Amino acid sequence: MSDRTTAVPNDLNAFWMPFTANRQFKKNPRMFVAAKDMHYTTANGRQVLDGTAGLWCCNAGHARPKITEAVSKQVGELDYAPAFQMGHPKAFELANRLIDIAPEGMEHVFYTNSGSESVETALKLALAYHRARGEGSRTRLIGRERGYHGVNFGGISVGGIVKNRMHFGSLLTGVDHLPHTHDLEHNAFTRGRPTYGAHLADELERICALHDPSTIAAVIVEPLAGSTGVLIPPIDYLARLRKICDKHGILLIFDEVITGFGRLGKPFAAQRFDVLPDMITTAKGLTNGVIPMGAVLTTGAIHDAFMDGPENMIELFHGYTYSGNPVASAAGLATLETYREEGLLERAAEMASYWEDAAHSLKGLPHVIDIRNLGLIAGIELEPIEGHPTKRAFEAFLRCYDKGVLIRTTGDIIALSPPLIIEKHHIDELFGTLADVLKDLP
Ligand code: PXG
Repeated sequence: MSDRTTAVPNDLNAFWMPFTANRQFKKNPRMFVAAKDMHYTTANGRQVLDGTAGLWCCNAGHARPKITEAVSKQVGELDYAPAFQMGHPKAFELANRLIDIAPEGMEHVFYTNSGSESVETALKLALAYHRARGEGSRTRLIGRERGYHGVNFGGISVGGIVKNRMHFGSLLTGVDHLPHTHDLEHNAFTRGRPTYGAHLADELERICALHDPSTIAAVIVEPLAGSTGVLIPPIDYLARLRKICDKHGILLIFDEVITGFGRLGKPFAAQRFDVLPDMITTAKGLTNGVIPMGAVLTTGAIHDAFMDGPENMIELFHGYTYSGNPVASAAGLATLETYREEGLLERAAEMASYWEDAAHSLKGLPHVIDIRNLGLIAGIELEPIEGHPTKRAFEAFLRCYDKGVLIRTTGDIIALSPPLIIEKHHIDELFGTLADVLKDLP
């Protein structure tokens, strides 16, 4: 045995887990070993109902045959093809299928491998687009408080989660932030979209006045902010942002890494809210979480601004080794086919009212200070334990897991986003278990 071999063969120490309390987890690990449809199987053989579609990504549920088969077949047929100056048919086919379901006006697809990379790509495209059109002074990027745009430098710069930013230096320069739209005082326990808060979009006018619009390249927002606890956009808020962007020649980017692929009852939130951005960032549900893949959808105008100069020149100096990877493309095609065959991109709309009633049935339980919902998403906000933020919700997470239900927490907010194949009896089980847990929570 080499002295480089780990002391204990299956020691948990080597794997530095992402966004995890590593020491706590490794003392009492929670391991999944299998998954099918709505359920995970734990290492000791328990079934756990998936209330979170993995991490908001397994929109068609788990181990769906069409996707499994497509991936297996593709690995044997064409495992990898160079992504630069070479192509393979499935990457083109998938781009077309994406445009088929995308909002009218989205015409091109740039592949990445994650939501974070989609965000970096969209921000870079915004800067380069203005430069290509002779407006190189537009360099500022505007995000929003409580926004989550992944973990790379661009994304954390425009993002608005303090802990994701504060440890990592000075970030990108020339970034400003809109205020978030979360307002319990006006909107607590709203079903669907809050009526209060559209005026917060007008803060963009203030930012424009401060910096001058000619210095601003793009505004990036999640149409519905997921990671910071399900913040539903007030009625008319997104349309107002669009209007102000148009007035000042600023690009609008919707980060649809969570809202894309049916979460709100339409393929994209842009369609649900009837607001067309200039770019849409995606990942997660694009391949049902099976193979890492992301994509940025752009309008024709964005793409065409680059298609200038000599034809033998590379138009955009950006891309990844795995952009449009064949196995990921095959997974994406099979995923879209599964969504289409089963009507999953519309299913959240069909289930929304049952889901909404079930979520709001938790009103009145101990510690519950807000419940909010849209499509197949719900957020349940708990009063934090004084001096111990996050502890109460995390305890709810642990207790639900012990009772066979997977939920997700962020701060003291419980976020639910099940696979779109969820049935009414699963909804009953999910909220029933959660209600039992909340009744006894310290
Ligand atoms: N943008 C948005 C809107 C996201 O929600 C990313 C970008 C980054 O994607 P990648 O693929 O780089 O992780 C995300 C990711 C949660 C949770 O429980 C949310 C995400 C990831 C993990 C957990 O809220 N969102």
